[in-house]
Amino acid sequence: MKKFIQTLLVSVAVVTASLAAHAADYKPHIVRFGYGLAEDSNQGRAAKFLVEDLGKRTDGKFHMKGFASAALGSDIQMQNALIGGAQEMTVVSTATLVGIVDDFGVFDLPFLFANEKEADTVLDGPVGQKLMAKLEAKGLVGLVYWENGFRNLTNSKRPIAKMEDLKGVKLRVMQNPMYIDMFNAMGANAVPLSFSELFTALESKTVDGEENPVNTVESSKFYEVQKYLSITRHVYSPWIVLASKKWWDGLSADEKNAVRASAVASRDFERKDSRAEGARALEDLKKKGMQVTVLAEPELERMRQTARPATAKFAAAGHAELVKEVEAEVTRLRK
Ligand code: TK8
Repeated sequence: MKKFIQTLLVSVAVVTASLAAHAADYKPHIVRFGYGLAEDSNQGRAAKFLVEDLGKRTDGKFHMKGFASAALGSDIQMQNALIGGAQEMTVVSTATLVGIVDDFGVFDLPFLFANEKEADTVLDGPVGQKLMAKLEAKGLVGLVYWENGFRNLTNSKRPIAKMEDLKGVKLRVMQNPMYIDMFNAMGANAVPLSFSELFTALESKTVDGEENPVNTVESSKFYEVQKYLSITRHVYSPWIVLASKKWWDGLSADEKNAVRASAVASRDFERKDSRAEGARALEDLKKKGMQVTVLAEPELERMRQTARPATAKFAAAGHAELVKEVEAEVTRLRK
C-alpha cells in the first residue's frame, strides 16, 4: 500500500509538472484590428472570425476588437499606426504597401493570375512569404493573405465594353503607380485616392468610376452611385493581415503562435466565404439595377497588350528577377 501511494504521488507530481510546462503563456492583451470595408462585408465577417478564434485560442486573454469602415484610418494611415506602435493589427490591400516595400507591386501586375488557385499558390508559396519577410525591417509583421479578389470596373458614365470606352472616365485607383500607369495607358484619367474617401467621391461625381471585386461593389453599396459594371478581372488583389512589429516583439512565443494560428484559420475561412459571396454578388448587383457588361476575350487581350508597358516599367525599376520568378511560377502551374 505504501509503495502504491508513493507511486501515485510521484505520478501526480509528474503530471502536474508537465501540465505546468505546457500551460501556455498568455497574458491579457487588447488588440485593435482595423479594416476598411463595412462590418457587413467579407472583410468584416473574417474580422469577426479572427476575433472569436483568437479569443478561444488564448483562453479569453486576447481581447481583439474589430474597427470597420476605416474608423482607425485608411489603409496607409493604419500601416503607419502599426509601424509607430499606436495600433496592433490591420488588414490592408497589398497594393497600398508599395510605399513601404515596393516589391509588393508584383501582385498588381495586370492580368497576372487567371484564377484563385494560381493566386493562392503564389501568395502562400515562397514568393508571398519572401515579400512578407521584407516587412519586418520596416516595422510590420505580415501574417497571412486574405482574398480581396479579381477587380472589375464600375462607373456612372457609360457601359465599358472595350478599352476606348474608358476615354475621359475619371477613374479612382488605389495609391499605387501600377494602377495609374495601366489605366492611363487605356485612356482613362486615373485618380489615386484612399478607399475611405471613395463612396463620397463617387456620390459627388468627383470621380466617375472605380475598380474593385464584385463583393466590395455590393458591400460598399457602390451600386447606389454606379450604374455600369464591366467584368474585366484585370488584377487579382490580395489583402494582407499585418501586426505591429513593436507590439509583436513584446509577445511570448506562445502568444505569437496563437496569433499566427488564428490568422491562418481566418485566411481559410475568408477565402471560402469570399468565393461563395462572389459567386452570388453578380446576380445581386443586377437585381439592384446595375447594368453588367462582360468583356469579350479579344477586348481583354487588347487591354492586356496595352497594359504590358506597365509591367515592363515595374520590371525595369529593379524588379526584373521578381517578375520572372512569379511569371515562371504561373507558367509552371498552367502546365
Ligand atoms: C479597403 C481597401 C479596398 C481596396 C481598395 O481598405 O482600396 O480599392 O480594394 O479593399 O483595401
